[in-house]
Amino acid sequence: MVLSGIREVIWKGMEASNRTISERLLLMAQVLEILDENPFKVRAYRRASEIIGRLATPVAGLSITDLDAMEGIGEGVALKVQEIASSGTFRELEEALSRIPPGLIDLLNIEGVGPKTAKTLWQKMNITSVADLERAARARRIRALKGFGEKKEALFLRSIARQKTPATRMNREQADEIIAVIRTVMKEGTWTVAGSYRRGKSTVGDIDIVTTDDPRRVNSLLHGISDEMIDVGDKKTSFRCRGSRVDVRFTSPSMFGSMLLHLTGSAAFNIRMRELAISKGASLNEYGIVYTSQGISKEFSREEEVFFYLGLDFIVPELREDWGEVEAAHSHTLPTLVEQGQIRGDLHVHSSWSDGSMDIRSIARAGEELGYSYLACTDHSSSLGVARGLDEAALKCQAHEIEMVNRDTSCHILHGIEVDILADGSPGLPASALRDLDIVIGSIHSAFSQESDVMTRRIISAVSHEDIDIIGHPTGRLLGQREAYAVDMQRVIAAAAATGTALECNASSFRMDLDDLHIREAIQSGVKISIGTDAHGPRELHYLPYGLGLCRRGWATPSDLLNTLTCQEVLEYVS
Ligand code: DGT
Ligand code: CA
Ligand code: CA
Ligand code: ZN
Repeated sequence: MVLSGIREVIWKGMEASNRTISERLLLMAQVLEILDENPFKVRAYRRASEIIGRLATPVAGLSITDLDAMEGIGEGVALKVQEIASSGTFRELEEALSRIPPGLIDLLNIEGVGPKTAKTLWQKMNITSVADLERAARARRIRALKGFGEKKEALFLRSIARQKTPATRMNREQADEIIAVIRTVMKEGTWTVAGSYRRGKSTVGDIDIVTTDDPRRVNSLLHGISDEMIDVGDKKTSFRCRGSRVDVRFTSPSMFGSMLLHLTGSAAFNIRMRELAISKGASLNEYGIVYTSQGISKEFSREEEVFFYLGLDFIVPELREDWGEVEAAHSHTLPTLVEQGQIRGDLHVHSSWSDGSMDIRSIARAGEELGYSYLACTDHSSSLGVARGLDEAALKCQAHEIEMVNRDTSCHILHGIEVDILADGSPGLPASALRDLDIVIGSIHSAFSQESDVMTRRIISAVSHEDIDIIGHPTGRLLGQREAYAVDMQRVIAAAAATGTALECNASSFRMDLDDLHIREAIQSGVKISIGTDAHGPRELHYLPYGLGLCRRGWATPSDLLNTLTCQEVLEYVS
């Protein structure tokens, strides 16, 4: 299954991407672990996989010497990288794979199954495929194994069920990748992405495009990048690109405004707008407005004109959900939303002190390039199994390095930590370690399956802890992979409001957590939102606008965020 995916990539004539290389190296680490091979070797592959997965520059074309020179990549792994770049796999991996049952690898995609569990299931119960696992779980045979219980069994079954109906929505990064492919053929012509993408939603079902370009020309260009042309016409065209659907609507420039408005949606917003038009004796659709009684029709080349024609203030795409924005536009009470230019920094970044790929100086330099006045370096704490977490002594050394870097950077590095919230709600490091830090994020990285009241009280104790300033990725969801933990957000928001603790809007395309409605509730209760990219490498620093989009969807104004404060003001807020 995994292999055929790779072959497809190569067959498409593309050079192996960092993602492909990273996945192959990770697979090697996993197979070696199942086979009980040398843990150092396992770790070396795992680390190389993480590093390459986070690099912005493609490694496929690099020489052995260049690869070897990278931190965390030795000559052995460098050779494998080259093999993958040219053939999609490497000999040692294929050899290792031949020593385990072929279906065993698929088990690793099930939530709660890592290499160790896969090995146990295989050796103790002869489970060698997802189908075997499902059968055993249904027959309640898993719980007989030492270290497994009813909960694990239920988790396996839920995860298997979810896999059978795979997530069909893409995350924003995947959508951006497809849009970049479209841009390679459509260039900077007259086209705009509409739909949920334009509204800034955390996930995107399909990509909608409106264009005034010539349909014949566009259709022939799209052929070159499509997996499949679903429907080709001169009014609209649908095709599949990299596995996802793209809808293109053609329009004349004179009707571009109403067409873009219609295709941006949401459907609920469109219906609300139509109702408003009807109340004024007009009918609104993608081609414009018609006054039925008088037979007058009007076209709109710009979206703004439609709003003004209906007596509304302009509503930005992020607000178009029929969550009260049409009424607010009518009474001229729309909020003045926070904008990208007002963001002064990123409040959640990992360095190479824990599991990130950037050292402190590179983080500062990246922050300068982004025009930030500060960046919070918030590595993992050592309490749990998280790779290379920091303890109190390491934090002291890190403080020293940050102080050195801060002497000559225009982007101030705030010294923080992302400390684990342990199962009992206490932070994974002593107060003496947390007290001297500039900023402390508390996050849950373990015991995800606690029941709602326990989980909620656990998070609230972190909210109430005097050293914790921000709750990281508060619901814990991983889009398409892991559900949010059972937590009563209303109670958490009320506690955060009472203690002045901020809630994070984690801008990683894999998380997008908190999402729009929770942000709106938090803000309404007076809770501050802290956008953090959770970047582990330079590429991921560019996630910030994803989070900003969610905040705008949550009606956030500049004063609702920590990121719009100056460095000094942030320090004062969290002190
Ligand atoms: P998605 O793709 O599921 O993430 O969500 P959207 O919002 O992009 O929805 P999509 O692609 O089905 O349709 C694009 C836009 O077309 C949608 O935002 C509004 C408009 N539209 C679609 N269906 C309806 C409908 O039933 N009524 C109205 N008034 N507009 C619709
Ligand atoms: Ca769509
Ligand atoms: Ca669509
Ligand atoms: Zn985290």
